[in-house]
Amino acid sequence: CLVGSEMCIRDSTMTVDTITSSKQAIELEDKYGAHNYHPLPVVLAKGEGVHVWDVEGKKYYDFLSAYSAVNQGHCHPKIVGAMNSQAETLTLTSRAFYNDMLGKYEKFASELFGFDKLLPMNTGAEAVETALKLSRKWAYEVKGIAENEAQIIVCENNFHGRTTTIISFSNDPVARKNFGPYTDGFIKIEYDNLQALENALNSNKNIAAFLVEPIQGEAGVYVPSDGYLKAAKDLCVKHNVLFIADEVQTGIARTGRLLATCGDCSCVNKNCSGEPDVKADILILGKALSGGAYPVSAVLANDDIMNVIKPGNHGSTFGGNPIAASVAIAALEVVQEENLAENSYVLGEIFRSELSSFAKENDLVKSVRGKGLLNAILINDTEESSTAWDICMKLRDNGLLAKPTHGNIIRFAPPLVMNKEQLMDCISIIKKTISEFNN
Ligand code: IF1
Repeated sequence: CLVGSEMCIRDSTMTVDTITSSKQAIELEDKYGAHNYHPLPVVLAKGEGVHVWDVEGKKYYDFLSAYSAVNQGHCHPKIVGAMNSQAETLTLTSRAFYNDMLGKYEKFASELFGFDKLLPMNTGAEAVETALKLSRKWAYEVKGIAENEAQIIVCENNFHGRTTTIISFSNDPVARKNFGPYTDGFIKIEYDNLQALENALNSNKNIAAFLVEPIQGEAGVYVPSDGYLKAAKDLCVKHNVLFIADEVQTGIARTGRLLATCGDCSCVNKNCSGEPDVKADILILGKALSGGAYPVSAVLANDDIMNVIKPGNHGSTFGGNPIAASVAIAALEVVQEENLAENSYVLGEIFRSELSSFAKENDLVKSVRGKGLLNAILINDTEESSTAWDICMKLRDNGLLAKPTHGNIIRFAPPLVMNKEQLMDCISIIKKTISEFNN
């Protein structure tokens, strides 16, 4: 070796640390990782079903599910099995060639969700970008909007991901500030406000699409008024504007139905029928599409829309790879086989009813809201207060992991494979922890 001797020694002895404590793992992330997160101080080393374990072996209920990605539970054997066997067979071909997994996945998922076609991507943000590009191209080539004039309506307090275009229409200063210049072509209106949507549609002829989350997750699990989505969709139809549903977080049985905008999807939850049906023109899925095992996202649409995309217009090295296809098929089969939509519906009703009555007798809990197993409690304190964070720390100590959003809201989103007994156990941990807090 001709480089300085010190360098040579370092090169030849470079090893990976062995993690022996949570403290050590946190110190490593703090020193060597970018500080783009502020995690709850718990270091997880293992997961199974509704549980996770830390480095020291302490067991917890997971009430975040990796932001609703692990709906099917941690390390689901069917999903892990599909991933392992595909990983041993063929991992990646790129889309320069066909692979024998993609087509059967596309057929299965398209039929399940009730669309003609699927475009595979990896992360939620990429799928949102795909939907935006698709709707713009449709607007120019089918609707006939003049080039570069298309506008997309979005909602205030949205969360759709982290790309430069997506943060261009965010109104969260933390996500947005000093990342400009921003992408043009977005009109922001108030969420859950039909009049605002109608005004925006009436005042501009160049609207390509309306992009909406069926429940605003990051905003604090904000459930819109009954009938809002259906009426919004009807307004879109009237104005020949595409209704884009971002179901990255609400999809895959999280809200007690296969999709929050069910349309003609093949949902097996018998509780589904009474709720208003909304069919998106463009459906965006991610997170639990893979059960959290692998980054898999997708955009679904019918031929009249999807066919505007031609070879070379869009793509991704990893999108639609054989592992992703195989994992997604298994993850969706688990949702069906284990009736996760129905379980999410039933357990969600219990969770909200138990915590609503608790809120009546406890001053710290202002209200409870959500659908299925996507829920949040509002803590009776200011957004700047540390109360919700402190409660989450105590919940951690008591064996349950949840994370505050917006300072005074705690999101509760366990894996959908939870059973009633486990849920009751969790409800008692939550009640006990918050009660201790009052004193
Ligand atoms: C993070 C929130 C949840 C999403 C919707 C697209 C994406 C997301 C509706 C992008 C992602 C995330 C990302 C995660 C935190 C998480 C989140 F708090 F920020 F809002 F789930 F509630 N559309 N949501 O919720 O998907 O590119 O991340 O795969 O750390 O940023 P992605």
